[in-house]
Amino acid sequence: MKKMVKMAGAVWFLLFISGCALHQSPPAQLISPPSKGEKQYSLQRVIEEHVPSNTPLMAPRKGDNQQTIFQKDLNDDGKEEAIVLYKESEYLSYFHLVVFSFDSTWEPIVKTQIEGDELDYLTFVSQSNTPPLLLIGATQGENQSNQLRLYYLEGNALQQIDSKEYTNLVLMDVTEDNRKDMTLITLKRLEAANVKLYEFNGTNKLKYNSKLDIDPYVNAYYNVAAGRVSKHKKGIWLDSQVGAHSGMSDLIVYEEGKLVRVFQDDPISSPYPVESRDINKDGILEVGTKVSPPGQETSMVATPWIDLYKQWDGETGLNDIQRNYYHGDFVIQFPDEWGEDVQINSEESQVSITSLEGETLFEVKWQDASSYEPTKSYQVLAKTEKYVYEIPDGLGSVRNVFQLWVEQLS
Ligand SMILES: [Ca+2]
Ligand SMILES: [Ca+2]
Repeated sequence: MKKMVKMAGAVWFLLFISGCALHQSPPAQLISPPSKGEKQYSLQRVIEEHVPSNTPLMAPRKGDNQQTIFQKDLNDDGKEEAIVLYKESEYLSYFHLVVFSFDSTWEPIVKTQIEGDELDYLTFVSQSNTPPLLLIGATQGENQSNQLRLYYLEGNALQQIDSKEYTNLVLMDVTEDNRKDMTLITLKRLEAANVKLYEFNGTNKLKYNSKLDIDPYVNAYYNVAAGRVSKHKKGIWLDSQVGAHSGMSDLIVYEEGKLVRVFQDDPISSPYPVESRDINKDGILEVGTKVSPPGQETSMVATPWIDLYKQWDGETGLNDIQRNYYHGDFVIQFPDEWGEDVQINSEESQVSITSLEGETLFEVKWQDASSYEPTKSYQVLAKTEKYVYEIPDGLGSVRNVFQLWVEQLS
């Protein structure tokens, strides 16, 4: 019954906003602003009218805004505009952008085309004195940099204030003056690579701050981790893939009015790439490398590589934070008391970790879930669809060093 009343209300509202069939003035209580649900519903309808049928709306490949309908008050009039993008055919090298504004009904106020293949990035930058900027990053075809365009809404037109090439983009406050800034990383392989910092200074112009050259002899800067990089500083870890399989990481921070590479003379390298991230969830990013247990480095594939995560000490050094051993669908997270020098013994359906003296610190073995039979003096550690994992009863006290990947991600 409640639902019926709600639906009746929505129909009433639609009749009201479309202005048809109602010759009498509506009662006063109906002239209240539409509820959020009604407004969204009518937005959906108007988008359907203005986007060709069977044409999906575009969602950005990167960034936090993974939706397809973006809403933001672009002209500081207290009402949100809605923005959608769509591409009529995958073979076209441009897509469409439509801005709708709401004033009792949704109306398209801007319809424009943007050059590019895919939508890489879309975000807004609020400024204190002027309306927010709309930032749209588009891919430009294979092996080409992306193109970032910055707009603001003026009347019923989008004004482009600037356009920049980029490969990766970071919006953060790297200068730590409490205003968002923009770092663009551009890689032209084997030619040039650089990091450029721009500030949003409350005008409709980007303000160039500084530029830093980085290594163009990398395959890709495949991971860009931005945030706090030490207790007292923000920065960007740039992880690159080098040569056939190696990884290299660079730390970029802002010091004395310009961007600097902290480990310029001694970049952090790793036999395989490891993504920098906040591994111990203390709010500070760690850089990852692969290390071999002592004496166990054999071939690249046969070495039981340990992922070692380190944190910048704010000066010239790095502190070890965490060691992880990844195997199949689980990870063993080393407690501090194991120290640096452990041995990893990996067999077909068993992994054990021992001290250099041969003491067993941890052991896990697994069986197919379909034919599982409990092992005597072992307890179940975890179950997946495929396997049942067991640990010896005697090591039950360290069972929490074992985690399934899926658990770690959640
Ligand atoms: Ca507005
Ligand atoms: Ca951390």
